[in-house]
Amino acid sequence: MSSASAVAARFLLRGVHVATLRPGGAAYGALRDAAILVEGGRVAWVGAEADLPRVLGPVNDLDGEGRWVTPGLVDCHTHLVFGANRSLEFEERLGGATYEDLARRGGGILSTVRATRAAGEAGLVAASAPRLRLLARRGVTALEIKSGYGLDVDTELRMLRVARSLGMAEGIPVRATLLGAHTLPPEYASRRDEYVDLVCREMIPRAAAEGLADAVDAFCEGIAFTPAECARVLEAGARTGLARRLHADQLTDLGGAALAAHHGAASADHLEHASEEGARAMADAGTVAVLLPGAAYFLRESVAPPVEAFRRLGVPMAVATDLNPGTSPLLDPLLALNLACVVFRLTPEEALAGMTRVGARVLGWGDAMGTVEVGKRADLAVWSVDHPGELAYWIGASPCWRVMRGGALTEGAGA
Ligand code: DI6
Ligand code: FE
Repeated sequence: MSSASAVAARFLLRGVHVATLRPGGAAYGALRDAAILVEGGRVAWVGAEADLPRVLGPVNDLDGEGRWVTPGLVDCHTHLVFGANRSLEFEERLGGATYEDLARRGGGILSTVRATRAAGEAGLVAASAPRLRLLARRGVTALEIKSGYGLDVDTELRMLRVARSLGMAEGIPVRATLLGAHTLPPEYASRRDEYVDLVCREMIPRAAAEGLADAVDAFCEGIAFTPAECARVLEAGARTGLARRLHADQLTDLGGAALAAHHGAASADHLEHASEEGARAMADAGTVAVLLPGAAYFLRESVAPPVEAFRRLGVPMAVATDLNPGTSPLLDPLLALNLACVVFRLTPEEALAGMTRVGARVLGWGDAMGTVEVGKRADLAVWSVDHPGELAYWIGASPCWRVMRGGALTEGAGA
């Protein structure tokens, strides 16, 4: 990636239109012919350029030449750290095998577990850093990274350390989530309870005590963990003061949406098979729906999440890449927006809000990022488009021109 310039004390981005994503006003919270003043890494002023107050002293500035600025993208659900990839399994699925077939044969998640255990810490960093840099060049300024390909204490903690160190090395805020309950490791094949004990009594307390995790997650599914087992994981997370997330109702409806809501989870994720009751429980609890259209697309899922119910009941919807080697090898945040619209029927504005304002809320960073507002981090993406709806429209364009993270300007990926 091109080098980040030093954080100038004061920086003026002018000649732009700004999709602030502040709710309640114009579509996209749009401000036309605007400017943004950044001071000390934060937004100090945003408004119409004609109203710009006289700025005293030297100011570095950049003319956006009519481009659009959005908040930096917040990818609130990724499995970015993993060893190897699963392109051969992709071919098997195209030949007729289902994701569940592969999982039952010891492939699927477990094949990535073998590669991840073998990779070592340096190997995991080397495999994962390019993926993070690619997302960053494409406008992502904060993200979540899950463990879940170790399934033993050492490798799970190693994955979390790698997630933390990648964020530090690249200067990108990262939330790390312990997903020890991703699938049952073969060593515990006939000892399910003992594995759930290991997750709840050892992995979670250690990850919390060592400051390695911000949240816990579990995969609530027939090929993974039962609702009762996931409930134990969520309770253990709550006991240690970690946030809760849940992979819920992705392949079948096990009541995961309501389970997440009853445990005060920040989000329930996937939700293709979630019920109306599940959506209602989420609305009551303030649990966000994290939609992952890359996985639905890549698995050729024919059922979409109950988006209309989420809208009607006021469940906020986030959109994320779910970047992982098995079900969503998706390295393009804008393609996730496009899929959210085409496959799940979100509006482009809902999709963009889902990867900015709502994504930030899921990560507990709603006060710090996710909209362009005075006082928030100067995490901005500048796009070579004529309208913010184009961010969800083009397929495979690279319109990211510049990215600012915490006030430091970097190059984007393309135009
Ligand atoms: N659901 C998913 O889509 C990913 N994890 C999960 O619980 C898939 C992970 C993988 O197949 O490697
Ligand atoms: Fe996932």
